[in-house]
Amino acid sequence: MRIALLSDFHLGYDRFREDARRQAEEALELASQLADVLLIPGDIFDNRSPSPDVLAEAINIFRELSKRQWKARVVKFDGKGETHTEIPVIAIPGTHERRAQNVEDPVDLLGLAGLLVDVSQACAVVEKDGERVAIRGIGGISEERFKEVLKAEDPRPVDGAFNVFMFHQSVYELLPFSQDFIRADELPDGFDLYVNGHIHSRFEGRVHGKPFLISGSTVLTQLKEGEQEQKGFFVFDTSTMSYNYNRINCRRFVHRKIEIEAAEPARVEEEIRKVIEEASAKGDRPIIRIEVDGKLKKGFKNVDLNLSGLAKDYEDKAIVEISRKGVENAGIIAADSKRQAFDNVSVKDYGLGIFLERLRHNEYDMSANPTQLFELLSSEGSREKIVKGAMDSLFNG
Ligand SMILES: [Mn+2]
Repeated sequence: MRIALLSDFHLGYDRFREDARRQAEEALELASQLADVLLIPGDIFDNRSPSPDVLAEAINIFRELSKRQWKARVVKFDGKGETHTEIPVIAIPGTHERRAQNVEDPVDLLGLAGLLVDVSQACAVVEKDGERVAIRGIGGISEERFKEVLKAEDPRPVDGAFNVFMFHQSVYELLPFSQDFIRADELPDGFDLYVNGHIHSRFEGRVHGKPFLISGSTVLTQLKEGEQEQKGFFVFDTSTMSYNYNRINCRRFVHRKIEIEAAEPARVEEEIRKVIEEASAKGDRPIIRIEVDGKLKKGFKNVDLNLSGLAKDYEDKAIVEISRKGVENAGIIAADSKRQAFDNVSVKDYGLGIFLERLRHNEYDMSANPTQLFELLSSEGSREKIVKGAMDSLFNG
């Protein structure tokens, strides 16, 4: 069987809303021509409460998939709840869609509508011409709880099937920022293929001697230097145990660094304009990120370098973002380490980190699931309901 791995569409992503929709649609459409099964390891949506417009985008895309003549079918489902389709489109929610336990997230909604099968804390078996592929999933959760959930769930492969383990977490070997992140050898053993989402750039590695694949997001989100390669998805073929990467059309991304040395602000602006004009010459309205680093000429202050109007000047030709991260004046070094640490986690996870730190500091009993408490406190809805939920979680376990 051919298994397509597509991840992190981020439908509804404010900054590049139309790109997110178009690129997700193209990736899914192409994958459904090339593969028998589609696996989506999280972050279909950018937000746990997408607007009706964004939900409509998702429904339109997935409904088209459900009309195709799929030869593979979901023949077995093992987990809470039930499935509402046999179509081999299998997904889990990611961290962006995460809500408190026992509350519907937007991926659940697509499942309820019969547009996909949600294997969060569940296993689905897909069959085609007598061949079976089993997909065991764990939806994206806060990093510090993942090991505990793995232990409790104890995911095991299914006899007589090609076994896939699908999850949505940071992996320490790729992002060595926190001891909470799972290490590759702590992932459950015995699966034939490991599939992760969450990480937005493509990765190919091995876990317990078996392929470990991350397709990366279909839309640009972080504007990092390493994101200049084209987006796409993997297709894994169980008959040859090999895989290939399929590119999709996506908006071009150009990342440039400008080093300045005792430069006058007008000179810096001129150089930036030159970079933008060159990078946008093809007329395809690329995303251009420019990082300015170095020192201004003596006598000039940081505020003299006013770049705020530049993006607007070129908005018809390019989407421009300028970071003046390292620009110094009078020997003051810009503190950038905090910003860098922040770049690697979502605002929500950053908030959760602070919340957990404060709870630990105040010697709060961590056994009462602080992540659940955070989800409840940060959820939408009536204040009364939220406080009641939080009190229940604190005092009734
Ligand atoms: Mn993501």
